[in-house]
Amino acid sequence: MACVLNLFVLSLTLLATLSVGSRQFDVLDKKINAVHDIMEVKIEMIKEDLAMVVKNLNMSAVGEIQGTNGNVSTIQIANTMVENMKNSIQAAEDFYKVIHRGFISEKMALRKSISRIEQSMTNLQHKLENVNGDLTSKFQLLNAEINKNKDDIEKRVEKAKQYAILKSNEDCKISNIKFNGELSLLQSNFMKIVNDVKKDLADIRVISINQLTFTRHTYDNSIYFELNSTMNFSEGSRRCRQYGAHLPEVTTSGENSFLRNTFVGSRRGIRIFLGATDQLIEGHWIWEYTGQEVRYQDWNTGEPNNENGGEDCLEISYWNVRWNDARCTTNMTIVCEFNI
Ligand SMILES: [Ca+2]
Ligand SMILES: [Ca+2]
Repeated sequence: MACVLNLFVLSLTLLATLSVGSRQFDVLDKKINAVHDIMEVKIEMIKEDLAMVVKNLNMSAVGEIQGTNGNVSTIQIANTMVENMKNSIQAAEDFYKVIHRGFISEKMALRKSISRIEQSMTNLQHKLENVNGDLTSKFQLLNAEINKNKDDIEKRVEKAKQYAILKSNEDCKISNIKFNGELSLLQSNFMKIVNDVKKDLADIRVISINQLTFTRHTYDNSIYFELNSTMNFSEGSRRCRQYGAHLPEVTTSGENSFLRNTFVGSRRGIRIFLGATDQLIEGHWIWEYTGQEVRYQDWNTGEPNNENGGEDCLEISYWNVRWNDARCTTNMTIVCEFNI
């Protein structure tokens, strides 16, 4: 009986500690069946022991009855023992039935729990599937929305870029036009100022020249005047520049005739410098003030002859009133030309 009770307590402990789940339920079921089998074996063994005891007692009683000194009390004792044994067996069987019912009840309760849990799990699974489905569709929607926004944003960025480039180009064009306009205006204003200054300067120069005591002669757009002392070429050139003038530069026969008639004529011994030299390249005559090549020419016969290799300055001399190359160091009358 102690063995049976221990198994029962063990099983209850297992029941108490059993977690939910069909696998653990199967383990419990097997243990219950094992307890059932053990109980049946034990009861059967007790029954066999009892049968043996009853048989022995009967044999002993029969022997004593058949003997001369038969004893009725011994038989009664034996019958009482048998009865007690039967009662014990009945009690064990009843106890076993109680245990068995307890196990069955626990099994049923467990089955119900497991069933509820399985139902809950199924419901949960469905909910999870629903949630999963919802999440999937929401994710797809979100993804579609993102892609749509992405395309939209990319288009907007591209549009903004194009606009910026276009705007920049337009701004550049406008700025360029504006700049060119302002530049033209500035140039125009500047040239006007320059011309005004030039005009003022020319006026001042003319006023200055008119204040000189020298006799002034006008031809074309120039005023010519003769200094009152003789000088060599470079001194004469420098002095003319001090008056804002230069040695005469003859570009036409009319001008040449004017100079001959006005400053040389019949004046004996007069020699005047014109403003040309071939000092840089022998034979290549250049007007000093303008830097122009001498085109109009009125050389005397046999001139320029660069006599003795030293004649680099141009003169008109009294003896034939035509051009001659002469030494630059010779002192001559200085005539200055002033451009009006
Ligand atoms: Ca020469
Ligand atoms: Ca000469």
